[in-house]
Amino acid sequence: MPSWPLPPDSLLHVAAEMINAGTKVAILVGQGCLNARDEVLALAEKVGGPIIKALLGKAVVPDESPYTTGGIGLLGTAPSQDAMQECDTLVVAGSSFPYIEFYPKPGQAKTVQIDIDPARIGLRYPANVGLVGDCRDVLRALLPLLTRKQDRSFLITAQERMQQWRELLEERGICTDEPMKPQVVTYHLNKLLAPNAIVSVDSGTIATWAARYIDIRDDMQFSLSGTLATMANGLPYSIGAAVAHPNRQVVCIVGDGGFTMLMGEVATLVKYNLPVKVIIVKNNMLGMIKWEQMVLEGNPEFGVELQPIDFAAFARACGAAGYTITAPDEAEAVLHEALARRGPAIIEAVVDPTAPPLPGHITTKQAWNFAEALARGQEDRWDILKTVATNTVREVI
Ligand SMILES: Cc1ncc(C[n+]2csc(CCOP(=O)(O)OP(=O)(O)O)c2C)c(N)n1
Ligand SMILES: [Mg+2]
Repeated sequence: MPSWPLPPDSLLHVAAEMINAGTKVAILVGQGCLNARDEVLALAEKVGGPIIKALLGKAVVPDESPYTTGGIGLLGTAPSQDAMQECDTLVVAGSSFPYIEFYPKPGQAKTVQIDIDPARIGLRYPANVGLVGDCRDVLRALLPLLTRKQDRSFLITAQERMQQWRELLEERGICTDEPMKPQVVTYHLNKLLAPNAIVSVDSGTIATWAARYIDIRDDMQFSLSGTLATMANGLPYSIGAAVAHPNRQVVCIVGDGGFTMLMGEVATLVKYNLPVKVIIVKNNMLGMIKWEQMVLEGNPEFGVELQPIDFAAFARACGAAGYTITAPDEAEAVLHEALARRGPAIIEAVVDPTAPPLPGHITTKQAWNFAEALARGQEDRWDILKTVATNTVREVI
């Protein structure tokens, strides 16, 4: 067991006083808190404020916990962003989430930052107090110094917003329109995952759907190439996970572009009988780049169409099981059957290439109205789409 020094008592007391003085305390956690679930939940309970998760910290606390508003950033939730905009005190623990526009405005929030690397203190957002050490140990030392807040209104507001956000996701997840929307795939997959599943994801529009729809439960683990944002990592991550944890369910959610880059690895799955389930969200497109070209550059899309491949037939040619989903009403049953197979399986889900990634940066109410406005032919819809895609593209590249 490695051991890390703890910050001096005097500094812990300064941090505690700052947190005790706050009336709206938000908690931002990243992968440095993956071993500190109980401590992070205890902190949220004490301060009466929501836990906001950077994507690599998605498994820090379960998504169904009443203490979390889920992700932050362009793939995150509107309630997380609302909490960031409204907090007067911020605790950043084990995260170097880089998108500064998602932090509170400068001067808005007193900030306590906990990180094992002193070079990260104040790197993204000014920290009033920096506590250097392992997040779990530092939180354990800090918690006894904190007073439980009587006023729970900041947390309650976050919970009410989360309820609305979840209803919005559900509405889109059960959409029966054809071509099938990509959200439908992740919506059904989420309900079928084992409580100790290991899920890995590629960069691309798929990252948005996975970030929002996959709910961490119990011992689930979740990763993507968060700091490098590469494509094609999902399947190799899954191979590593399946070798390391032969008794756990291992699933990757990948784009057709990313999968095509390393599809030879299906032979690896078969050769070593690794029961990985590969969900390919197939839009015949480098979807993220299509958005970038149209809305960042103002150019017509160019060179982003992929050569369509029958991935199910390819899987069978390699000796794996291959499935195709084209209609929303078959998604649940096909995913269920594929996940129950003993060996490797590839499931291609053919989806609508024009489905825009959801807005995460605008308010809950605006997010609520977004789909409706587009459907009605809202005059400024291209402006809205531009903002959405601009932000989403920046998240993953
Ligand atoms: C190795 C690598 N090359 C290029 C990029 C830039 N890039 C980011 S997303 C993307 C398109 C991904 O397409 P796909 O895997 O089909 O997912 P989609 O966006 O269609 O969901 C590209 C080219 C990258 N992140 N990594
Ligand atoms: Mg694609």
